[in-house]
Amino acid sequence: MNVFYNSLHNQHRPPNEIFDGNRDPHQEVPERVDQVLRALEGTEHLVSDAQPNLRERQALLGMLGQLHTSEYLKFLQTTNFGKDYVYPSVFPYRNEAQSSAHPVAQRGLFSFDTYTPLNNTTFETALCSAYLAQHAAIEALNSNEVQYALCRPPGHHAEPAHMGGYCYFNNGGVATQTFRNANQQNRIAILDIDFHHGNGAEKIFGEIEEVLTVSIHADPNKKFPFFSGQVTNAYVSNRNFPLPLGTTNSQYEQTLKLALEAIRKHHTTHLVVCFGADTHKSDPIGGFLLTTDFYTEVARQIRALKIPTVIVQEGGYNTASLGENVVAFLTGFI
Ligand code: OKP
Ligand code: ZN
Repeated sequence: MNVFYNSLHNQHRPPNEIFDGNRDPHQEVPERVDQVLRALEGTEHLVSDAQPNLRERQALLGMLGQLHTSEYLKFLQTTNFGKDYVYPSVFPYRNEAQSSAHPVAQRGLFSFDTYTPLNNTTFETALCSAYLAQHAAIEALNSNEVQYALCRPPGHHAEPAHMGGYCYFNNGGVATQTFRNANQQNRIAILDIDFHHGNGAEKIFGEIEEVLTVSIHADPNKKFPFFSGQVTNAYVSNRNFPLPLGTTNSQYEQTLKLALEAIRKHHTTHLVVCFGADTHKSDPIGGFLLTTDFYTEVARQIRALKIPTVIVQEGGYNTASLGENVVAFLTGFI
C-alpha cells in the first residue's frame, strides 16, 4: 500500500495542552509519526514523503475554502502568532457578531478548547498534513487501490470555523471533497473509528445527502468532545454509534457491522476511513479495550465493502504501540 507522510510534521510540536488549569505535556507529539514510520520499515508498504508543489498548494487552498470559512482560513494564514505557542483563553458568549479584533478574542473565536495551540508553523504544517489526504484521494481515484495518509496534525475535530482536539484542517474532509469534485455522482462515506467523535465531518457534511458521516466513538457524556456524538441529532446524512468505556473487541465488532451496513445501504462509491488507534487498550487518553490483532479484523471487514478507500490517520497516543497498531490495521487491507 502507498503510505504518504510529510517530513515537515516535526515542526509541529506544541509542548503543552491546558487541561483543568494544568499545563499538561501535549499528547499529539512528533514521535507518533516517527514510530509509525519505524514500524513500516519492516513491511512491504511503499512510504513516500509527499510535499505539495505550487499548483497543488493552490488547489488545496481552494478546496479548504469548500470546507472551512474564509474568516477561519484567513485567521490561520495571516495572523503572526510568533514562535512560542499561544492558546485561546476566552470564548464567545452571547453573540459572535459582536467580536473584537484583539488577538485574545480572535483565538477564542476560532477555537473550541485549550488543547490546540498556535504558532507561526501551524498553518504550514496543518496544510502539509491536509495535502496528504488530498494526494491519497487522487491516487485512490487513479488506481482504485487503498491509500494511507499518515496525517499529523490530525483533522477530524476541525469544524468549518473552529480548530479543536489537536486539529486545524479537516483532513478526512479534504479526501472526501476530492472524491466529490472528481465526479458529482460519487457517493462518499466517512467512517470515523477514532476513539473520539468525528464532529468535524458531521458538521461539514451533515446536511449533504450524498456524503454519509458515520462515527463509532466513546460515549460523549464521558469523553471529549462532549458536545456532539449522541445517537439522535438533527443531521440528515449521519449515523453516530457511541459506545461505553470498557468496550471490548467483540462488542466493538457488533457495532462495526451496523456501521458497515449503513455504508452499504448508502450505495457508497468511495470511502474515507478516519483511523485512530486511541481505541487500543493501552491508550493513555482512551478507554476502550481493543487489541492490536483486532485492528486487522476491523480492516478486513472494511475492505470487504470493495470500494476505493483512503485511510486518514487521526489519534493514537501510546507511542510505544502506535506503530504496530497502524501496521496491524494496514495488514487487513492487503
Ligand atoms: C484528538 B483525537 C487529556 C484531555 C485531552 C483531548 C482529546 C483530543 C483527541 N488531558 N482531550 O480525536 O484523537
Ligand atoms: Zn481521538
